[in-house]
Amino acid sequence: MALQWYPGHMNKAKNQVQDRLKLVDVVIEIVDARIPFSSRNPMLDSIINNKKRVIILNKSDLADSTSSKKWQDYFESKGINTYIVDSKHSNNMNNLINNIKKEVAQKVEKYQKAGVKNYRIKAMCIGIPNVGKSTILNRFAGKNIAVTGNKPGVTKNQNWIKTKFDFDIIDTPGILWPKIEDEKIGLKLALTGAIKDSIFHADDVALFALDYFKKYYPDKLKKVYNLSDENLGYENPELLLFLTKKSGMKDDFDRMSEKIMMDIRKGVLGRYTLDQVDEVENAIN
Ligand SMILES: Nc1nc2c(ncn2[C@@H]2O[C@H](COP(=O)(O)OP(=O)(O)O)[C@@H](O)[C@H]2O)c(=O)[nH]1
Ligand SMILES: [Mg+2]
Repeated sequence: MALQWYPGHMNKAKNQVQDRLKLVDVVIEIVDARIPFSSRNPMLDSIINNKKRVIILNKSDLADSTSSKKWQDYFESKGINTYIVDSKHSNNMNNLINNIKKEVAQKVEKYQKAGVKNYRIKAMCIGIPNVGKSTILNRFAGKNIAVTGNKPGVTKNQNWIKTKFDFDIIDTPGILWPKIEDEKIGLKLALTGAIKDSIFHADDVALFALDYFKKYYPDKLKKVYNLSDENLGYENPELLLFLTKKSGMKDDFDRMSEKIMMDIRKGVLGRYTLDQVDEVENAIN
């Protein structure tokens, strides 16, 4: 399969992440709530060391809320506090910021005991492209922010967004690449719009989507495409071909595939989650 990143880029990205990790007290890892496993790169687990980390399940407005809760429980069972967030519609991140501050409370206390007044917590957001890093940064920044210049004592050209919470965030998020170690992960990334359409054929994505929704969300499929129980019993590719005809596209299954993909991306079929906790072993390690 086509790889979007050459090893050189990977190493560079990894080094950049590693360097900037040193500057912060806490890492805010952002994943897409619809694919909490497929939208993260486990490399972060190995380079994070003892750094405090929280996970944000973003785009929760698009995800199946039962699944989001399961993923939250899963990550928390691994010792990582996890927050279900819809950064597109919610502009109040105060609660989240206060919770993240609690993660580093001990460290702040230690500094205070040592005589450091007004210690400002330093954080960085990190995640694969398109999970909502910039959106969340803007939310954190609110309207009271100023992007400050170089901070004494830290790497040059590192700009910090100052929030009103004794809490500063690096203004450019850390970017990891998705780890497409099997085709399914790639198809899920394509279906949610996380990776370029050109990497997979629309019909492969649509066939995957139909199989997945048949298994996990049959009622959504039935409702949106007006299918009977009998229709739903069709195996692929019959189901795709049937839908193509039914939608008046004759045998243009490419066009129908495109439509199915876009319908799912836009949420026409409602909320869904494509990674199931019980189908993924050791999502975090
Ligand atoms: N529905 C929904 N869309 C979101 C959410 N957060 C971000 N987006 C959208 O996802 C797309 C990518 O967001 P962006 O912040 O640019 O992602 P980045 O590449 O990680 O910086 C944009 O179209 C956002 O409007 C969310 O919580 N819900
Ligand atoms: Mg961005």
